Amino acid sequence: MTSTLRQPRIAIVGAGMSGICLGALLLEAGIETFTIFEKAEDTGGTWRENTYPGIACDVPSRFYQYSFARNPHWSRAMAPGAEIHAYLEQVARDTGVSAHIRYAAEVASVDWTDGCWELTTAAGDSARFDFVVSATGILHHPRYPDIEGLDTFAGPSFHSARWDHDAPLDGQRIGVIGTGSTGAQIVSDLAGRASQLTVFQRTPHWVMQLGNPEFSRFTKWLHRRLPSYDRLSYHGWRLFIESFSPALLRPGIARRFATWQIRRQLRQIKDPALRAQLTPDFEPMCRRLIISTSYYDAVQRDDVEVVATGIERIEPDGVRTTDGVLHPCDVLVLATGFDSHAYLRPIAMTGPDGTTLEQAWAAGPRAYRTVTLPGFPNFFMFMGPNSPVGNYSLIAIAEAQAGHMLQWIDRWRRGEIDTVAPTTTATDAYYDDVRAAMPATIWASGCTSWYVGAGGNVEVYPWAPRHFRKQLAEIKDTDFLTTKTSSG
Ligand code: N01
Repeated sequence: MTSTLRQPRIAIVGAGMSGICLGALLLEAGIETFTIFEKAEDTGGTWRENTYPGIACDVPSRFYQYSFARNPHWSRAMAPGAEIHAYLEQVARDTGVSAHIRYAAEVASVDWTDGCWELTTAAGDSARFDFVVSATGILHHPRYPDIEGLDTFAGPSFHSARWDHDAPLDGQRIGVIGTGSTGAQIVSDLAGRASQLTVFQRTPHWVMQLGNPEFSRFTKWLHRRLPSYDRLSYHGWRLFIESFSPALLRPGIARRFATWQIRRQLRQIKDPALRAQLTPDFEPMCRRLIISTSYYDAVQRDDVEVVATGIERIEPDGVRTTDGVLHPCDVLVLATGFDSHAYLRPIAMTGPDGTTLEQAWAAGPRAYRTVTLPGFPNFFMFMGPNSPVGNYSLIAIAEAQAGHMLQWIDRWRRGEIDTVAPTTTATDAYYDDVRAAMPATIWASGCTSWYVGAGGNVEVYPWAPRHFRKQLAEIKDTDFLTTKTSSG
């Protein structure tokens, strides 16, 4: 029987975890008319770009995976980066998504033209699509520190997401600037390998000790042989991580208990002076927690020094701090984080009435329920503004967002709509709710972090993951402006 369903032309920008997720779900729904534009030569997004020593997930792997493509072979509770990258590549291959990826195809602009999106690559190729989906990731624009003399350093110097694998590490004097999740993983790995490791800390972060045991052969066998057990384990981990929501979302006993637990872990630092140096002046969990059992051990080694004095400048031989001391380094690592507020930019985007994305976001990035944007029809975002849900699995977030997109794509296929975008009124009302809920959250308790955007707006999701799934699963028709002009 011939299908009467229309076939949408869909462009997905980015072949990372989110792009692969949507590709796999589109294929499952019988939609093959999509192209994934990937600027690099390989899939995997952040897990392709970040190859620094010690990289591992900070979310348990049993939950940091697609619910529809669970992997029984994870080696550890929190898998190393290379393993996650290989997993994503395998899912892309096994589901058939790989065949839809155009590599080395960086998207430069997306413009609404004649009732559809015209997408143009940096190479100048263009094509038209009914839907455009941004799956560009949230942490992929390296943030380089604005420190005088950075380019005068004589040895290898690189950002953590651009690791120079030719740079020698063993027996070297290594400086690491930045003490977030990335810096902590790098320091934990390099301690003992470097002859001297100097950690330049601008702000101390809270660290939560969560072991990362290897899975035994028996455990892997169990997960392989008993898919229902494997599924149960996925949901068990989901519920465990969701049980932290009350502590994150509102003051009360759960928050007091969680913050007490995290604070007391600092006792592992024996030297009172070092402990004082490592004690943040903000609430635990206000910034994303560092998950590590080895960071506190690393910084207590004799060959590791934490320098909390500010950096004056970088010189050819090392880093000079504001107290005039030169800290000699052979290699300099910039674990200085990412511009998490760029979203799909620098891609230029222009909607039907000539409004650009820059204009639409002049007062700060925003999205209706994290996925859609008023005035930009048939445009969906993964990890859009206010997406991250605490220390939750971004894969689970992507799946909920993909489910929302698929509902609209399905209506389009059935010929019920030609275009859809949220109304400005609904988006304003949504942000009234976001603003009202945010002050009770731990992320608004008084710290700077990559969760906080320009103007001090906290760009995370202020409710529980369960609420997120519900908000995206239900479509409130009155919140959207749809058009239907074609007869198809
Ligand atoms: O980045 P960050 P990250 N001079 O922004 C410092 C995820 N992640 O790459 O705190 C001196 O947290 C900056 O100092 P300050 C995870 O979600 C996931 O570490 O701004 N220092 C800070 O210490 C994480 O939250 C995994 O004062 C400067 C550091 O650099 C997110 O990525 C693994 C400076 C940046 O910390 C980002 O973590 C690793 C300057 N000029 C990371 N500029 C997984 O497991 C910046 N800093 C998935």
